[in-house]
Amino acid sequence: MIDEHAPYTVYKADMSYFSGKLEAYMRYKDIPHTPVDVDMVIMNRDIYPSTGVRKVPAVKCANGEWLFDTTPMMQWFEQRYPTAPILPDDPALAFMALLLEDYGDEWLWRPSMYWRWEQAASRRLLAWRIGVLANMGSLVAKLFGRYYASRQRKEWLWNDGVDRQNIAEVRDLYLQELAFLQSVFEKQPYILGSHPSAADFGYFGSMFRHFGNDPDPAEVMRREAPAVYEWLARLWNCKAGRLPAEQRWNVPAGEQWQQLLSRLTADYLPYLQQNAEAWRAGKKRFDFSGKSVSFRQTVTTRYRVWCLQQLQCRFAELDDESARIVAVWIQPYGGEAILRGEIIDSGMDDELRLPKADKPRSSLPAKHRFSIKEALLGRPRN
Ligand SMILES: N[C@@H](CCC(=O)N[C@@H](CS)C(=O)NCC(=O)O)C(=O)O
Repeated sequence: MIDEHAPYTVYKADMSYFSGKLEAYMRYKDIPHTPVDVDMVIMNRDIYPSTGVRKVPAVKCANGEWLFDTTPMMQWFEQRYPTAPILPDDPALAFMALLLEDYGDEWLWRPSMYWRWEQAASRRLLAWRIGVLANMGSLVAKLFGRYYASRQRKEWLWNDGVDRQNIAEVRDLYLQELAFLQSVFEKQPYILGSHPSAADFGYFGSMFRHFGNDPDPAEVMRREAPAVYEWLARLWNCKAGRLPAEQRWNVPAGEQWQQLLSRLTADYLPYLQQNAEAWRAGKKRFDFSGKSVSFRQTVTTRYRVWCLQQLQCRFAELDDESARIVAVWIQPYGGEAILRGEIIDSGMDDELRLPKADKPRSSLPAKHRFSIKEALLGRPRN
């Protein structure tokens, strides 16, 4: 099939969670693209004025249209590059892959922020690197890096439900994922079997660009979970065309899977549900209470209302037998009731529909035009 949208320009940043996820996927599928490092000039000259969106990764198609948000983006690419699909042909496993992708994207964000910004060596290195990559002179880079690091700590941790009571639990979320993934990769090369699936790419965001790269968590990974360290290189170097055409998938089983499913369905899904309820009630913050961790006054996120809505719609589309199989995997922890529960509409379907047209500057509302304050401070929340 000829892809009239190719070749793509992938605007990315090398320390960015979601850029790592998308690039690994595009490399795996051999999708023709040119990576471009984003700095403030490129963001404010090439991306923001034509889209009104300021986040990476951002993909520009050959015809000038744009793609944002890795989950819908990868689904969009799957229709154009269907060989070696990243969703297993078995519908129950395909659902599990999407659930794991979402969990990796959203739930591992907080521990990634902890390990990057609360650990001294990582914080200092990353603060410095961000200033340097933004093409700033050394003194400005130093000051900007410090400012950026303190903003990240505040915004994503201390002003978002992390406190002295739960900080150790946030730290340990990473260690638990390492134990889970290590046990999986001792048996098979990818999370669900012989080939990378959406689950691998979902985990890759945090594992590759944060945990496997930032000095403190990377050393923990090398020591505690060498098979995870090996998987990072394996997936980064993996090309679908070099793997056997036949994909073999395995069902989740074993102690480490049980623990993962418990975190997924007794912490993450309740978090999504409570976030959606808070959003509907117009609350900017809410007290989250899960089985193993709780966050007081965490910020309500509209994007994650959409995440739950997507999972619920996918679950509702499953045939009875596949839904029953998924329910057996997640039921012991109450996950099924949430997936079958009332769907709260985030109203984001249009905003997240791809591709997005390239808008002439003048058609953007005034709030989307360039502002120094926004250039420095403004940022989307996922
Ligand atoms: N849901 C989006 C998230 C994109 C996103 O949040 N990207 C972060 C970097 S990893 C970002 O651009 N944040 C804006 C900022 O840091 O100013 C995706 O899957 O791509």
